[in-house]
Amino acid sequence: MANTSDTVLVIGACGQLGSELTLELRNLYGGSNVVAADISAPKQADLRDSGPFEKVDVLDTKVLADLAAKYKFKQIYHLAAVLSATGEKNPKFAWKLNMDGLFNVLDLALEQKVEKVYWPSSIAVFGPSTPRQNTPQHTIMDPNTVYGISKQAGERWCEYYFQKYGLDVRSLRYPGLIGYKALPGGGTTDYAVDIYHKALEGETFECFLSGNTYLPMMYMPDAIKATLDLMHAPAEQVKVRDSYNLSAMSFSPEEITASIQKHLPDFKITYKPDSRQQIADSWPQSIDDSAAQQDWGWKPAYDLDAMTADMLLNLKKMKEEQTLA
Ligand code: AKB
Repeated sequence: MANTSDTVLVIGACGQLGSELTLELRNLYGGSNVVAADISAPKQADLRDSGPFEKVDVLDTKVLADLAAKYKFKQIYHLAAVLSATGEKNPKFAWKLNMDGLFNVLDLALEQKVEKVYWPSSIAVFGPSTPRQNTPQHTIMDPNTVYGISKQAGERWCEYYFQKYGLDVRSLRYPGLIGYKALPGGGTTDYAVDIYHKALEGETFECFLSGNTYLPMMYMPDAIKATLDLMHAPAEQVKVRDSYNLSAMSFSPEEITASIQKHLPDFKITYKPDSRQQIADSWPQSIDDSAAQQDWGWKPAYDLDAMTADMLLNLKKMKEEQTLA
């Protein structure tokens, strides 16, 4: 259950997940109790106007300590990270941001007696030797992107802080996340967001993955629900302390195209695989999330066609509002 008087910090609040999660946390905990923090100010009016914003670089420990002293946070959601495709362009920086950022947050949580920390992991922790169908919770992990390596190492550190120091850190291995409110930044699964924008603009979509590349994906409302369900579960129900497998749907570019064509029959796609194809080919095609189902009752609501209908409806509405403004 949520303790609605908690003060909550969201680091990376302006990102694809952060901008939606922060609004939902503000609904639950009250606008002034949820501090949105990011390296640059929010562009979304609802995020900007619904509660406090603090400019924070997660690599700056002094700024983090000052912030914690000011607000006395009970919970921290640390979402800031360099994703898979961008990480390959500057591996050393990706490693620094992803690992030092996590250490800074874990140490801050210990020092300031923060009660709960959330940190997202990813299907990128898996690699070419991992079973690709129904990938188990515990299996071979040989990630070959710097993002995946940092997420795998981060999972081990989260479990370490839980076992050694009793810090209540919780984590989910997200599949590709799809939402209409904000664009993702630099991932291998980003095509599955971009494709809806192009379809509504009446343009042909050039896909950077081949047509039959299956990847696990999830609609944003399910991702938000999973995150909050995990964070609000009683501690004894959270038995996995590295990171939970999480699943909703799997599809290929060909299948998402067919789903969009049910609404927009003239929509067309072409394929021009680039370096992201190799990353996608090293990841699972489907995920076994039975541990999440058993431990805290996880169940997704959206499949591909339900997501497509909702995405197109809301994106269209947003685009019409932007034209009127
Ligand atoms: C990415 O593609 O890098 C992310 C992820 C699956 O973690 N969306």
